[in-house]
Amino acid sequence: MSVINAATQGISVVTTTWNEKENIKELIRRVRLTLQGIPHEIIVVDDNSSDGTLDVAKRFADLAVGKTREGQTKGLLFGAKLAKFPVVVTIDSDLENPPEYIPLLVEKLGVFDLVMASRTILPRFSERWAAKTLGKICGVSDFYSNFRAYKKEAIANKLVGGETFGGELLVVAKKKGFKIGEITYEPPKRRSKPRIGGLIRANLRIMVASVKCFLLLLF
Ligand SMILES: Nc1nc2c(ncn2[C@@H]2O[C@H](COP(=O)(O)OP(=O)(O)OP(=O)(O)O)[C@@H](O)[C@H]2O)c(=O)[nH]1
Ligand SMILES: [Mg+2]
Repeated sequence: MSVINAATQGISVVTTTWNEKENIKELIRRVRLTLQGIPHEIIVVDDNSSDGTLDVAKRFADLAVGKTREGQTKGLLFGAKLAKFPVVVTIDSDLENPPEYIPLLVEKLGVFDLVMASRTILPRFSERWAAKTLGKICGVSDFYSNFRAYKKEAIANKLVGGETFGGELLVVAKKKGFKIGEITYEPPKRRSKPRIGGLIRANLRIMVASVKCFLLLLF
């Protein structure tokens, strides 16, 4: 595995959006402030938002691409494939992943191939269950955090599981033998209307994604 110095070689920050007009400009501002002096680019993959997110992203990001709605995981891979730097940081656009942790996250790529920024509090039952099972297998305490730093080689080439909320990207790295590490952070207050759905729907969708991830780990 390659030796990486993100501070000199550069960081591609990839975020996916679905109706994030209220947040995308502020996210980009905070990423740029955090990474000033470090070569970086910000890539936004928007799944046909109806609120004009793409127009805002086009004004402030280095690259903003609109496409049909295929979900967060495919969006992350789509964006990662456009990355020009050897380090890819993925981050949610709803300001629940503080970009100020990016330097710490990428620093750990000196030792690991993929570093997760794991939340110290997991809001949903299904996420806590996934952390105790899938997370344990992968060596992380928050299986579904998509606030991550990857060496580019550690990113999957293709996805077969449909929407797994980023789970498949972690499973593929684990199966390929990449070294996975983590940092932890206390998450800020969550918004009231997550894109993933309300409590029951979100838990069900995450459980389905977890079953898929188990199968992907096994076969
Ligand atoms: N491109 C794309 N992005 C999506 C889609 N669904 C969600 N996202 C983005 O993925 C990120 C995570 O979605 P959230 O709704 O915050 O899901 P979550 O973080 O599990 O839920 P909360 O913890 O309640 O915020 C956000 O940046 C969303 O805008 C989608 O279908 N396509
Ligand atoms: Mg969120």
